[in-house]
Amino acid sequence: MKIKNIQATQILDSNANPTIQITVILENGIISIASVPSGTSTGKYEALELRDNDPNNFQGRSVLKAVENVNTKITQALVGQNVENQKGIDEIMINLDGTENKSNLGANAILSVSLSVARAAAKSQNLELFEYIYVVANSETTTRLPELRSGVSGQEQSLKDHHVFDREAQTESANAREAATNFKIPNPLSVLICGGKHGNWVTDIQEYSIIPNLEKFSNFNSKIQAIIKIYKTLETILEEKKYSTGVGFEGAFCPKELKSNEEALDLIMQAVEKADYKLNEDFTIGVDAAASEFYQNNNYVLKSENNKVVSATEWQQKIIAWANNYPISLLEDIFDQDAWQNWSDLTNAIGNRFIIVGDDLVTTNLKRIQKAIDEKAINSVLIKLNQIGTLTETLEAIKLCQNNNIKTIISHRSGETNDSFIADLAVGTNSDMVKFGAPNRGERIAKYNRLLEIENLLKK
Ligand code: 2PG
Ligand code: MG
Repeated sequence: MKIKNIQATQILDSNANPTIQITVILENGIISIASVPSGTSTGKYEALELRDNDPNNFQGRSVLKAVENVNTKITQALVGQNVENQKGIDEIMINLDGTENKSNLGANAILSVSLSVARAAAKSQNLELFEYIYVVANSETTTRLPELRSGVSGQEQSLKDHHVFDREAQTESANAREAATNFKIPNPLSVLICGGKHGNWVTDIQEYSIIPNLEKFSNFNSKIQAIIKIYKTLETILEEKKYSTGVGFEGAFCPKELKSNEEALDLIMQAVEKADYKLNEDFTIGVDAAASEFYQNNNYVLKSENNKVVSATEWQQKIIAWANNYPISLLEDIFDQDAWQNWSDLTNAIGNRFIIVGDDLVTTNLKRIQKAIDEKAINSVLIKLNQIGTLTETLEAIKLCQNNNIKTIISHRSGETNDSFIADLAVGTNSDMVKFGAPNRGERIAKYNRLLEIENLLKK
């Protein structure tokens, strides 16, 4: 089905910063809408988010140039294109931009169109978005799913028939279904306490999360229930201690009364146990240091310890001590985004026992992920669509990880909209985990709700 028109408008994200919303209109009248998020602790190798930098317009944060780029150049290039040709459409935009980091048109402009095109194509084929993403991810050239739906109408019937793709199905999209899969809901890693740029620097560590043990929970619904119980128990503990219960950018608590990075770990452990769950057995803890944010001149400067300067070696020792003394299973962005040797050393030392996640280190960028694989720097990658700027490149990044035994964790950004595209991305790519924030704030809940919805759809 051909694209008839594309319209961009400026809307606001959850931090009240402008972002882009795109409406794609197809010749058959189908309309789809998508919007893009924005990071706060952004990596320096991310694709460029185009902002106007006009101090009189949203303190420089308006995105009217990016909106204009969509409404003129991108629309001109894409009207009349087959919406199901996701790869071709993304390629047209990449070429039109012509830069390595999408600084010409803006990654926000390009990605918003890329996502809205995918959603329109899914609708046009009467597929759920996660099903369509699966097809795109597994097809070489075409993103059509020809015979799969013929004679069938209605979401229910289609899901009955197609949520498990048949290994033997013969269609011209044979490649698309070569890796037949049972869709599953990835394991949610949910942040409970935040610091760093997301939480007034109450800790140096940006995020403290809990991770359900896969063997202990039979489905996503029971996991999210348990997470919410622990979250609310933590709130009660904070109230009892007369700590503040305000939340940061991603809905996690950021009590200014916290005395150290370690106290956050202690509080989470208390909350898990008080909620009647067992540490290690039912839940483990994940830590995202977002360390590039406090890295200076080869050292890490800890605000929570009166700006104490620690060397990379000391910092690594501290982290390994935490990992050994607390029920931690996951460590993200422990080192600076250029400190490759430290990453390799850490993974070499404890990568067999811990999930070592690269976020700012690799920025969903194929070249950087390949380097991380070559240098054995990580065993997991945080995947963020807007770090790279198109759906196609994101799917390639995920595939590169999966082909090399690297776990993929689909992640939100600190500035989100209510768009739940990433929930479908996580299911459609069979990713290992999702990171969607605390079970609080509408823009985070939108993603959890979509996972609940998908879980229900898959039961039918
Ligand atoms: C991160 C992300 C999401 P931001 O560091 O993992 O939590 O933060 O969107 O601010 O880059
Ligand atoms: Mg991170």
